[in-house]
Amino acid sequence: MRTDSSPTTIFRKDYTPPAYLVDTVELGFDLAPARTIVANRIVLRQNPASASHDIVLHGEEIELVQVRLNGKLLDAADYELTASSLTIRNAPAEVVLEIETICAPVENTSLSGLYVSNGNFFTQCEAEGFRRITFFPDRPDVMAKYTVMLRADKAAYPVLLSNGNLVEEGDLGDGRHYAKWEDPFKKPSYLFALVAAKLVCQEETFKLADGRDVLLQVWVEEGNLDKTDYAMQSLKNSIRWDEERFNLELDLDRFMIVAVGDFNMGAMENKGLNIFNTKFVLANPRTATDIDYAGIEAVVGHEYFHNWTGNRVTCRDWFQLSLKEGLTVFRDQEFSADMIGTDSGRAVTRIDQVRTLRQAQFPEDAGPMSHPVRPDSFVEINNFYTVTVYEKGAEVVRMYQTLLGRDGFRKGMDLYFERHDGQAVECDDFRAAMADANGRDLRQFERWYSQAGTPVVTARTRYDAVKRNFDIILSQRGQADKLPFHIPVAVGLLDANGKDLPLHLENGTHAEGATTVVLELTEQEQIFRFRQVDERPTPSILRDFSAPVILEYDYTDDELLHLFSHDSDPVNRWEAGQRLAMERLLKLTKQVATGGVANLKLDSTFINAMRAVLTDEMLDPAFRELALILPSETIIAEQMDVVDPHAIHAARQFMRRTIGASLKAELLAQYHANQTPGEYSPDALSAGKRALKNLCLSYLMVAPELAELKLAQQQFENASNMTDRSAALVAMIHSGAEAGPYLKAFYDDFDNEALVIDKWFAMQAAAPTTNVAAVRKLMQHPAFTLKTPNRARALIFNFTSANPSQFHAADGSAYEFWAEFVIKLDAINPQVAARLARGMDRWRRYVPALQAKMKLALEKVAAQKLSNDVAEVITKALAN
Ligand code: B3K
Ligand code: ZN
Repeated sequence: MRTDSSPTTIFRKDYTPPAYLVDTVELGFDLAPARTIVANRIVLRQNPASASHDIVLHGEEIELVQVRLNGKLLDAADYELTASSLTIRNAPAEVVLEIETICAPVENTSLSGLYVSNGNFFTQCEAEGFRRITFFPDRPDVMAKYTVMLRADKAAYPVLLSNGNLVEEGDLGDGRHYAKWEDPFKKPSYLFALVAAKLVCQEETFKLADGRDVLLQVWVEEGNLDKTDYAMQSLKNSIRWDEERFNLELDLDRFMIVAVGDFNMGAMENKGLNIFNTKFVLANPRTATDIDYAGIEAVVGHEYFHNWTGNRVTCRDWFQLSLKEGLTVFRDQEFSADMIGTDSGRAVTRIDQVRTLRQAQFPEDAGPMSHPVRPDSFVEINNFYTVTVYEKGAEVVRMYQTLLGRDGFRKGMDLYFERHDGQAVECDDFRAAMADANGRDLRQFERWYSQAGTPVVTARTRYDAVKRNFDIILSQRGQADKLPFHIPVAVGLLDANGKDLPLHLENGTHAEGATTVVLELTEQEQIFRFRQVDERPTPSILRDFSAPVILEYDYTDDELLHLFSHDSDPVNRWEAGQRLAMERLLKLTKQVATGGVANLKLDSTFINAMRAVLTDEMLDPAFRELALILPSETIIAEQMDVVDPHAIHAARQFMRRTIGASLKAELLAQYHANQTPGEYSPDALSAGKRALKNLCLSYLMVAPELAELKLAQQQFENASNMTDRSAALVAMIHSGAEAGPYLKAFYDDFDNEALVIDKWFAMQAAAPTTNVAAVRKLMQHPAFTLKTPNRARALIFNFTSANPSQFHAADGSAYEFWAEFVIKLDAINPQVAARLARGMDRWRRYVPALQAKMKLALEKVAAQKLSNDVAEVITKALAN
């Protein structure tokens, strides 16, 4: 049915309300893999907010059998049918449509709409997958009540699930059975879901704050019930947390999580029936790492929190995506931080967020796909589920809390729900609620939604010893012709002993004795004066990373060392270490590029600072680990005008090797001091110890001697959990030592654990010792398939994004590999292919020889017939 049409750009300014609203939807499914029949009865009425009488229904890749309007069978002359829509012109004000269609779930490899994974049926409708199931006004501002009847073979699909409450089930007599589900809440079509499958569940009843009992279920394939505890625990914690922090309660009697092995992203917040990538459900100590556990907690929380921020209040149109995503990411971040509970644990989560922003969002904001948190246009909406919409969007929400305080933020949230429950709204409505609830003017704050690019904040300081004034002069610049942002800049001042000075900000309203104040930078340049400052202090600027900006300040090494050893703000303490490292990495990179790797040096000042943090037992192990990790090769590349990935790699490796050799004794001592014997627990303290211990191991293994190799081998053999086992194996692979037998043992131990086999592919793909030929060889492995996104991502994406020194092989062979698999994946799954296509975003910044080869690869892809998804990414990359 698909016709050839050039991709159209959709603009936010072109929004028009729907001509018809839908009150109720009744869906009937006769499920069969090759031929599923969908009967759809919709009750519509003309929207008073629209002048049109044309009913526009979306529909893609489905075969229309028949359509009735108010009981009358229509013939082809009564409607217009295209490859993507069905339009009925001049319809009456009140309409009942009955539509029958057929689709083929088993052939659906795009994993959007209704599809089959390992023999079971699942759906994914966000953003525009519902139209691949039936004809419908598939847009988020059309909210309706759904009743769903599922019919399927009972032996093959004993479990039939949909949104809301199960109201009826029974046998159909012919080996088939049925289940009828009713969702009491109005919802947009993107939140519809069904599952028809052979699954088992862990379930329990849970008491809500108001005393109601609800049924919680985690559904998985047989054999995985030993891996559902943590998801269940995370769900219960999420429910409690939302009650306590935001007074938001679960509104259904039943809440289900279902795990599926073939899934395009992390998970999906369908009303009452969350569908999850197995990666974010299944965990036990044997198969999952600490990072996996943390991911499960965050994603379970995220999807659960969507029930209010996304489902009860949804988006008017997809340009408003960050309304629900930015807010819900912020909520899951706060949830994870509160679950750790300590200030230092909270700071560790914050540092992780900063790393993600720098690793992925800042580059996106500076590249060809740069877009505001609320985009103004798109070709394919699936390309806009980005780190900008999600993570920068969360930063924007966090800034409200920074500006208004926790209580003020809560007031804004309360007003938001009071005003908009049951509605489809805009980002501006959220901002208005925050402003109105607090009596604040937040008009300028709108620019965080409308202007793309990472603002640069430059700070200068001056001290007047006579008047005892310390001035911080802040100025900002955005991308060309951008207006000034409203930027909260949290600041503290350290004295010579490293203690926080009590602050006296001129014209400030802060509490007496405060040691951190939030400066509000709203103009292009502003002066902030601190009084009663007895000595020239060391400024700690942008504490807790109070805004998603790049901060420029001419710190001396001494100031950075001072902050690195004393700042009471852990985020800035970490940041000082990153700055110390970055300065040196950039110098070393330059040296390598001009003179090679001989004669490189690393100063003892830096080594000593690293030693001090490593051995400071007063510090959280998790913090020490973060402080000791050098900025990634990607983050280093972002600091350079012309990127030479090989020089970066060599410089960073030199630095790691030097740290490993200079601190060998301390690393070994910490390695032993941070063991976690006894039963595995994913709690933050234990995970932090393992992280630090395994970082020590990785430093010791940069240039290992026999003793270090032994250490890694022993850890591999004796590990009681996946965190330690995989860390040992990764250290061995990265060191270039013979890891073959260990890789084989690992594979054999876990050959029936798909998520562990993903790790097996991923760790090889990301090792600088793995070149493109080795990746191609891994693709011949019987366990490799392009069709399962987790597997494709594990091998291909990890190679192209986490292994820069091999991806940028001088002969361009890995770029050819990239082009080949963007094209191959596009034929299978455009959403996944488009993500891979993003891997070439920054091509213009590379040294000329690489740039030319990257361009050739892009042009090779551009010459193909492509999906809208990939076409948009490639076109933007090649455009000037
Ligand atoms: N809302 C979904 C993402 C849907 C992506 C569609 N391409 C998951 C989430 O953010 O919770
Ligand atoms: Zn989300």
